[in-house]
Order: sequence, then C-alpha cells, then structure tokens
Amino acid sequence: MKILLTGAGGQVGTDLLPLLLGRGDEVAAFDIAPRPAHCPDAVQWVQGDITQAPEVNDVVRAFQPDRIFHFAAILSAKGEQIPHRAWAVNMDGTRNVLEAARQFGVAQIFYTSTIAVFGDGLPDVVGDDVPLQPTTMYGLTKVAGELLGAWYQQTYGIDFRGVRFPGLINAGIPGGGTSDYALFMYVDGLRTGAYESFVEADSKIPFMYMPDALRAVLELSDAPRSALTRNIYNIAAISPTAEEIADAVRSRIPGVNLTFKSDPVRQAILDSWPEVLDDANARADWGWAHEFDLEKMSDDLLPKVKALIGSSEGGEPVPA
Ligand code: AKB
Repeated sequence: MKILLTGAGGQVGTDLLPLLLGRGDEVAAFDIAPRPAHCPDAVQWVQGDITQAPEVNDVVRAFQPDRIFHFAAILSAKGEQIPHRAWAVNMDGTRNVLEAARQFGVAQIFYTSTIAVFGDGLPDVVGDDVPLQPTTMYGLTKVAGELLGAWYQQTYGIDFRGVRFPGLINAGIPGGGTSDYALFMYVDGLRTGAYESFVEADSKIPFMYMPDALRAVLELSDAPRSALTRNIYNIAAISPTAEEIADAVRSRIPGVNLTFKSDPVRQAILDSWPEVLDDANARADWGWAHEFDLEKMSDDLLPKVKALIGSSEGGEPVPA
C-alpha cells in the first residue's frame, strides 16, 4: 500500500513511519521541516508547506498514494500564539489535502482530530456526539476539518475517517500542545531531576500512550468501511490527574522534584476539555481497545526517554 504522511516529522508521524515500513507499506513523508537524521532511508521525504495547494498537489500527483494520513497541524497552545498560521495550516492545509485527494483519486484520507474539539460545559463522560463548542483556534479548525472531510465523502465519495486523540505521551519532545506537561514530567524528571507543571495538580484530561495511538490509526484505517457507522471516533485510554502522573514518575525516579504552578491561559484550555471520554462506538465498530494503563505506560516509557536523552535527538528542553 502506498501511504503519504503529512506532518511526518511531528510527534505522531515520527513514530508511525517505522511501523508503516515494517508492515511493507511504501511511504512518502511531507513536512515543512527538512528530512530528519533518524528518518529511515526507505522513506521518500518531501519538504513542503501544507498551506500551499500546488506543493500538496505536486506530491500527491507524483506519489499517487492509496491513502493519505493527514497529521500536519498546529496544536492548541501554539495555535493561540499564532492563530492565523494555525488557521492556515489546520484549515487550508486540510482543504488542500482533500482537494488533492479528489483530483488525483486517493481512496482514503485518515484524519487526526482531538479532544480539543470539545468545549466548556461538558458532561462527566464525553461521547462522540456531545455538542462541539471548542474555545481554541486548534479546536475550532479541527471541528471544521471533521465536517469538511465528511462533506468530501458525501460529495465526492472519498473515504474519510479518523480519531479524536487524547493527549499523547511518547519518548519524544512534544511541541505546542496543552497536554505536554505530562510528558515533560518524564523527560525533565529524568533530564534535570525537576519539572514545574503549568497546570493545577488536580487537572484531569484523557491521555494515551503512543503505541496504543498508532495501533488505533492502523486498525481504523484498515477496518472495512461497511463496519463503520461514522467518520470520526473518540478513542480513550487513561484519565489520570496531573498529580497521579507525578506520583507514577516519583515512584520510578527517586528524589525527582515535581511541582505545579498553573498558567492561566493553558489552564483555561485544559479545563474546557473532557475529563473522561466515552469511546463505545470505536469499541463496537472496529474493536478498539487500549492496552496501556498509567503504570504499564510508565514502565515502558522511562527507558525509552532515557535512551532519547542519551541520543542527540533529545535536544534542549522546549519551554513548557
Ligand atoms: C494538545 O495538547 O493540543 C494536543 C491535543 C490534546 O490534541 N496534544
């Protein structure tokens, strides 16, 4: 299968590339960044700007993918700092991908949406069809992307499907998300022995460990269309408070100093998101089931974060 991955250099794309190659897919990567040093040789890397339709058209025309995994996006916290660029990347970028798919006959678009599509006034457990009233540029562009993709499916017959990701945790350096505090407890906990989270200790949102998230992408992408009752699915795993994450880190890194000092802007974003997701539709339609709870994730993650910090790719701490 030929797969084009947009945003291939981001948190999810970086981890998905080797999995796709491992199962025998032919992969082209499209990203604003140049080819990273760790990118496997078999990947065809195209540096380009998702907001520029001719550049998106060129890569789709040349590579002729069967599926596009559209991951390019500007996340919630960064999106509030550069809202016009967030609109261009998330909105125009998604339209460019859908248009290229229509023009060049791509069969499936896989879209990554987010818990940020939800907004204030949510029930305790948030199902797929709770009203979408996001408070961020990221959230509102993702809502519009969900709707635009469904329109392309209805109008042009492109198979459009995707998931709403919770905050994702992996051995990588995240960038621009409001959920990043969780990963920084592990990364900076190991790297510097301390981290001050920008949220209150009792803050609680849904999270997922990256191996589960990648498996969800592949399982939903491969599911027969006839099994699906909707385009976009909530997927859930764990919903720890920030303090519970800190405790999981403390019990594994003796002496680590994890504290909390809430930043009002990011706290307000976080407080508008669900605490717990209902993913019954994903479980019923395509057999979704997460594997990693907080303890299992922490055991698996810490050695990988250690290896990352030891490698040149650990980089400098990203201001959180
Ligand atoms: C963010 O924090 O913006 C993202 C998300 C929850 O979609 N990680």
